[in-house]
Amino acid sequence: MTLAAQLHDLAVDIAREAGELARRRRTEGVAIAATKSALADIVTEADREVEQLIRDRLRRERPGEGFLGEESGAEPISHGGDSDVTWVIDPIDGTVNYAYGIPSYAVSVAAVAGGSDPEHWDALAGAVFNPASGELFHATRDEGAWLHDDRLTVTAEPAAAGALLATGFGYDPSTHASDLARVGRAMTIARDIRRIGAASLDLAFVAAGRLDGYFERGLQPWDFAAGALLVTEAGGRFARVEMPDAAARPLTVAAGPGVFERLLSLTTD
Ligand code: LIP
Repeated sequence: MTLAAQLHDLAVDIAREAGELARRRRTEGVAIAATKSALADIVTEADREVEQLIRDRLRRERPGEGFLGEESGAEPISHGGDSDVTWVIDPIDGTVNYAYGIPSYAVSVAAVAGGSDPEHWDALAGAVFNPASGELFHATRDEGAWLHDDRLTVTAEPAAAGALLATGFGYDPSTHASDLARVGRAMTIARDIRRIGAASLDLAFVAAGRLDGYFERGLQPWDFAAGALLVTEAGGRFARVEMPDAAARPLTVAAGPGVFERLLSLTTD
């Protein structure tokens, strides 16, 4: 079995176990543990507990490999490791949905080679699991993207009515006006817009052909690490574009071949 295949199988298993914990905690009631970059940027006790479960699993089963998690940052899984593999984890992507009880959240687990800089890493395996729907999207480098056992393919061309697009907004209210202007430009090729609230699911839906394209400014590496692999393994295109304002985090664009270039052109300022 190749390294990528081994990492894939572990990513799927960990995503399932972590997702089940998140689902159980949701039924027990969600406690907000803290706010982070802005009042709207919350972290729940479940986020922290789920990420710890993932860290513990990886420490046992992949000692010496790197770790980049939304809640614990880049602390190594174990010290003295010299592996080229890094695990990039969002324990509960769609935290606000999770806190409000909206069943659109996911555990996102990715294994990458070449360090933890998304501009230079090579994604090897990824899993995005929505425990509320039971849908598990997964991919191995060069071996396709899947929903359970069904192979995924992006839409080649949008319908004549226009592209079904998705987007999202950051937690910082000062960024909303420019983000909304970007939505207005994208609407010129869209039949409609969706705001699902979890980037990993937006990307999984592009891979599955449920969306023709997705764009959002300001995503963190853990938001897209697994979803980007789903999109490219399903025949789609994925890009991150630096913004003119260096302080603004890059714009992420993902779509099938019939939409990507037009969407990229319309959404890059
Ligand atoms: C979320 C992303 C979503 C974005 C939210 C937030 P989190 O990640 O998945 O696309 O619009 O602002 O960043 O914080 O729930 O892990």
